Amino acid sequence: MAHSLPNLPYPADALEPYIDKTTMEIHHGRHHKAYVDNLNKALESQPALQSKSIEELLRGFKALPEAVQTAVRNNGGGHANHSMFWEIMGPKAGGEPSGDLKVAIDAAFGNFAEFKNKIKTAATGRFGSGWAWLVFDGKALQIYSTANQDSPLMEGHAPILGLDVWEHAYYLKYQNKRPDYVDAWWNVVNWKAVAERFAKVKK
Ligand code: MN3
Repeated sequence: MAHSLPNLPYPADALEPYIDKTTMEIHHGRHHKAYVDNLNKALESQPALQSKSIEELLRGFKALPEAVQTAVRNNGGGHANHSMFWEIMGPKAGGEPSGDLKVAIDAAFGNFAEFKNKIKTAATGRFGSGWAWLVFDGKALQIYSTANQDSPLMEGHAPILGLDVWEHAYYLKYQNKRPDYVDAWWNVVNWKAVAERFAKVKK
């Protein structure tokens, strides 16, 4: 079964003024769509891989035929990363995590302010294109960044929250001011969705 572009869970202008409508339309309708289309194209010659979910493909990345590794890493990673990204944002969002997720964040990073600082350091310290992540590694929460569309799933980690720091994610509104985009982004984080992701994987 071919991979497909998920619908945005809200209108493209729903994250205004923090993320502008045009950025969302291009980001979802062109960038994410291209990752899906290119992934499907790369898998055309690989019938054995066509029934695997995107998560399965990325978790099993190291065992994939060499011919498709780059396409799965870049386009499959792009598909998985963006599918998560739309889900963990929303209108009338922001604020702070609660419940088990709050407890785990405080335990791992001290407090919410420190957590946000560490994400910001990962996001602004990533040279060029990539992502800043909160992941669950099977034992604990970790924050790090990856280059390009590399997914934490490739390392066996579960992505809980990810921030896209490719210029296509922010350049129209924020130009070269990536730190301003990171600060604004907290206003659209859907903590309920993030907590649900954590609840699914925590031990
Ligand atoms: Mn992107």
